[in-house]
Amino acid sequence: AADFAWQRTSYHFQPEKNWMNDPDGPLFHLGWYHLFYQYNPDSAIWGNITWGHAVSRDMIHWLYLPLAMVPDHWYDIDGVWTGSATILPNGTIIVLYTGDTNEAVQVQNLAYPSNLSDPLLLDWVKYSDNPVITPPTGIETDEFRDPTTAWTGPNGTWYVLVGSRLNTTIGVALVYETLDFKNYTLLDHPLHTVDGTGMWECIDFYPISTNSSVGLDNSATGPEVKHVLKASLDNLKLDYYAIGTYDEGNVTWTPDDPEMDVGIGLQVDYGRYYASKTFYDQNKGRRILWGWVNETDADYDDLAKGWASVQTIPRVVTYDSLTGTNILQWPVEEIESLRLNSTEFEDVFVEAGSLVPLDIGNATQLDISVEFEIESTQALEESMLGETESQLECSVADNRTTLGPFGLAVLADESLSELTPIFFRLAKSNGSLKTLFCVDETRSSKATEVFKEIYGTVVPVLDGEKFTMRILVDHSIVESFAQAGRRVITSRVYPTEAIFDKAKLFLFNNATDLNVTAAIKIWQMNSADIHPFPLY
Ligand code: DQQ
Repeated sequence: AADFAWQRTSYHFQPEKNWMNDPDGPLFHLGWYHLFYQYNPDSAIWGNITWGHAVSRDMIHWLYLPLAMVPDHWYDIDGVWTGSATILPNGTIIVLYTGDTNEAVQVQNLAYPSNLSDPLLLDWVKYSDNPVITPPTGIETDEFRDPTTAWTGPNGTWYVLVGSRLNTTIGVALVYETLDFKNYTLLDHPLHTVDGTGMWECIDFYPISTNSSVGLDNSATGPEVKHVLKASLDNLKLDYYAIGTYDEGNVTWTPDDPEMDVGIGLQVDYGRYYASKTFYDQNKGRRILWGWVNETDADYDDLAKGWASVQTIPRVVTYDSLTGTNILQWPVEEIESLRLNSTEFEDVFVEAGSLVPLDIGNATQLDISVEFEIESTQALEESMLGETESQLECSVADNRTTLGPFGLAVLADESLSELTPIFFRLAKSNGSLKTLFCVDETRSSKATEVFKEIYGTVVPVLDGEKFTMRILVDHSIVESFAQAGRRVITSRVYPTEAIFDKAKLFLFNNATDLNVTAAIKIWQMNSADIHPFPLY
């Protein structure tokens, strides 16, 4: 049986016990970051959904607070589901959330803090005339949920999106207009639809600056502003986004590239990740992304350990002006306050077909930064000429091809009976060289009930760039960022041997015909000591 104590994370947010899912209504108020989350106070399995609540000064060291909202009215008695916060220009905070009613109808409800001068926002009031939005004609009453943060238009009206599906297959972002957050009108056209993508959960819609890394308030517009639309695809349980243009006159959004539209193009994260949500952090002028990382073990494991799921380290989102086709995601700088001693290895020659152990002591809580340089472009082009066209697939790390894979194996035991390799694999496709970024969980655990996936995606590597990764390791979660956050893969892994002081770190190069040189810096990470707020 797996060792459950080992699986608990040390610096990722998770409740003290029981089940957690989507992040809800993240915001900054009077010096504190607030995180609410879908939470079952009674069990490690989904159900009885309430809003759990925690606060932090830095989004790393969290303090648990009492539940913010529980199911206690007919309009949310089956669950206080996902929602978002909006901070109005006068400083008022409003929350819109989905309630599952006594008849299993999904409705949108209004709630607000009773006392804005309380930095902890402990007391939440549900509006007396809830629900404020009920499912419109033509929408299934159980496919209508997860209101977004609102934004204002040029005439001062507020807009908010609710996710659903049209007919059986068309994912849709419905738009509601409001002046007072109590009365709403459905616009006669959606913000956007994508055929074949099914029910859209947890829509997120936000502006992004194309000429600066500064974050924007949800209502920002302008010539150097694009808009990101994200939907969580209920059918696939994956978060997809696209970058496009918001037309504030018509209240519609158009993707830059229709072939890369929401649900058919880019994923926010290519691993285990869902129901993500951003907020504008007015404290530091940045946009922050949260995402829920579910378990991949069995329900009976979760019941035995008494808890389930983790949130990612919050990530700053910016526009990638070098590619112009994707966002960049990067762990908030505050995570660096957990860095303890570091070890640096420069110019490590990793010959084709070799494995290099990195002797760093304990390897269970790490922040790793690595750069790979390949032999020479010349040699690469020559080997590429000899390569046949390959399918752009990651496959197991043991599958050796001419140009890969090379990378790091984390949470590995000495004999490599367990390991989680995170790697690049170069492949010839359409006559040119593409780079795959992959995580192979096949040998990550000896536990048989655990899903072990091979995750991966093509990542843009521009001329003259090295192959770079940042990896956060925290016991049972590994967050891996390639090329400064162009692509991200989050994994849940459950080693049984590679635990405590038996967990090691290796560099490897399984290519048959490509030598690489690595420069690597590894920090041991402190625990974030997440615990109840001292008064509660
Ligand atoms: N989780 C919530 C829903 C949402 C789903 C219920 C996504 O509001 O659509 O817990 O994970």
